[in-house]
Amino acid sequence: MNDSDGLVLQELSDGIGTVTLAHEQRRNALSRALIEQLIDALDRFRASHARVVVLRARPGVKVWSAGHDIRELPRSGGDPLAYNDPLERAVRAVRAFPAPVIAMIEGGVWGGAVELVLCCDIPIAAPSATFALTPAKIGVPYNPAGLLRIMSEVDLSTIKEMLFTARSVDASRALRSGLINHIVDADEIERFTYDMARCIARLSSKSIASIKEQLVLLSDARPINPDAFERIQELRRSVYDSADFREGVTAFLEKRQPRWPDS
Ligand code: LCV
Repeated sequence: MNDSDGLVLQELSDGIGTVTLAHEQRRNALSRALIEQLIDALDRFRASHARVVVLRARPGVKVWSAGHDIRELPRSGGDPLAYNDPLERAVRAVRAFPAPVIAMIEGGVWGGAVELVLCCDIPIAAPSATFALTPAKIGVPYNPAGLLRIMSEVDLSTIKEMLFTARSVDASRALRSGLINHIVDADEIERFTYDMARCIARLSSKSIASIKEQLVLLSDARPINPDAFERIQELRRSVYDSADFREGVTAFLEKRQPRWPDS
């Protein structure tokens, strides 16, 4: 089954589904339209009982994904990463998929695309891969669900450095800090990834689906008191209702450095 229309390509063979991000002119920005097609591909794979999925970009890309489509961020206040935001829907769709999703990564991974990679079950990267968490570049507060997901995979000191500097980390730093499972040379990564996919496809999909869902439920099981939740919401509102957020988005669209208003 091939579907080459539009922003993602999808293919299913021998129980292995492949979704290829294919919107290079926008650096595979996670736009609403691209996410709809990603979720559609996962729905089709689920209906066809795919036993494993590979999420990738085209071979040799410089940018795996530029993260959330900044053009689609709310322009006049409003939560930039609300529950039904496309990026959040994509993250939930990958986590809820009843089979392992392997992220095969080459090139730069930016912003929310780092979270998308982290919610995949087995991230595998080429040496060219870099990862940057960039909300501070555009005045976005991120969100608690995303921060918790990142915290459950990556050591806190690395997360802080990534979030507070918005600088990229390379594949070896990503491996050391738990962001990815393997670094594999670009000319080997496809063979390595699909060998692992075939290994998974030969196992009990029922057992794996049950274990994957248990792991998601257990990793999400975190007590949080209502005061803390309210405080988090207030902290987020104070940013996404601020001039920083408006300036961050405007500066990106005007292709210039932000001039942050005095806080
Ligand atoms: C829309 C884009 C984008 C893009 N959106 O190519 O993590 S959070 O909380 O911040 C969350 C809200 C989030 O994920 O925010 C997005 C975080 N992402 C970034 O900050 C990365 C923004 N993009 C870039 O820094 C550059 O595009 C990179 C370094 C990825 C690639 O640079 P390169 O020189 O190769 P261009 O910048 O020329 O981009 C090519 C086209 O893609 C658009 C960009 O506006 C340009 O469009 P035009 O050709 O119409 O000018 N584009 C790139 N990223 N995230 N559009």
